[in-house]
Amino acid sequence: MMADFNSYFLMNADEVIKYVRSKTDFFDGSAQLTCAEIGDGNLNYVFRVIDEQSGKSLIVKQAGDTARISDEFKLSTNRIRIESNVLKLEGELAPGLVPDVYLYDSVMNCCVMEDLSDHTILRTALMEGRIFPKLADDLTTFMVNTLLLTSDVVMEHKAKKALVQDYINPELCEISEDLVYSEPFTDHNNRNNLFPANKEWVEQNIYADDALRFEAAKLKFAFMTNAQALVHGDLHSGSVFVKEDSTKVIDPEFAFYGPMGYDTGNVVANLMFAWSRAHVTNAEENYVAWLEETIKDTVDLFAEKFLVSWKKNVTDIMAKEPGFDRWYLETVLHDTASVTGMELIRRIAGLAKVKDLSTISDEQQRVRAERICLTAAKQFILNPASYKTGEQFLLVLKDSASSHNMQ
Ligand code: SR1
Ligand code: MG
Repeated sequence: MMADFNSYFLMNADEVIKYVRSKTDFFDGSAQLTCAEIGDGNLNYVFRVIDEQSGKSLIVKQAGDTARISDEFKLSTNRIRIESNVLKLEGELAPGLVPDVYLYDSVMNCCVMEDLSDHTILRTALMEGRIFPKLADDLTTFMVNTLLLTSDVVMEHKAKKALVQDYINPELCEISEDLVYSEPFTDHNNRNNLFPANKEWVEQNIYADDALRFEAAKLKFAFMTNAQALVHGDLHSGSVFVKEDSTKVIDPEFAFYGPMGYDTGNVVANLMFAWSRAHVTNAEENYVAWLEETIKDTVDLFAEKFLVSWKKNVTDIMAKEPGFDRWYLETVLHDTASVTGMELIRRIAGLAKVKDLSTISDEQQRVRAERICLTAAKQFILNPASYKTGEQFLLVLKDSASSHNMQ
């Protein structure tokens, strides 16, 4: 009965092979298939099915009703519908920058998609000091296209509201409301698990900073109420696959209508984690120089492409008022700075850490890397209006590094 896949259960590798044979004609009937679970994310199960003889392969991603990282998170399997549909939409808006989706199955709560095993997860590649010349260009194209083109300035307003409705994502938004916007500032759920050598520093400089917590409170409600664009919602360097000449954004299960700056800020912050690791571990100069250019380009190319796309695509009559494009962009850059700060803090002082920092084996180096990010984060959150160019964003990080080098 199970083999009919008419009612939901969590599949094992053998069942995934049967599933793929029964639901797709991707492989020849006679192909010898092997399958392994390869997921290392926090939420879902990811299987790679391969026909060794032809080299053909695909991915089956299945959602369980709790998060993989912890049973504490009870999650609707609806997130895989959101992921499949958003990937399709993003594929139309930003062709070539997301994997192809072959099938979405609302019974088994899974999605069958293109295998990107010839790519590497960006975070892993950055930790190896690898350079990807097209990264900033591709990520800014992805963000401008998916954000601006799903917003009210471009879309017919009723169609946009229908998308808002389609992508209501309460449980995954709640994860971000808790993990990004609440717990790193108070640890009320007692699960922040701070790096012991920085625990006191975080308590004094984050938990006890009233002005910072006040700004965080404002940002939390902006995240919850500003239905500006269909954001990816989790655009960290674990959600990007790269190879020399290709960038693919994956995992939009946190997608919802939220502030554009939530995506841009996540990208900038995660590049900054890579920079901090590189800085404290004395990585290759070439690599650090490329990373710095990439941080600057992410902000500057985003701004440049945003204005070009605005001119070409804006439809709302009032949005065409002279100067409104630049005013609107400034609000997005303002949010970018704030979210950069929030992401920098939550990945150090919250539950979900980043390997860039958590795998630094030398205690003093990790202490410095974390403090560099946290000090920069505070600047971004407390003075978000001050950062409008890539150079200004990068300077905050470098100033923070200088201040911690001197200690
Ligand atoms: C319970 S999920 C923890 C984190 O993993 C996801 O990728 C999101 O970033 C979330 O905050
Ligand atoms: Mg993910």
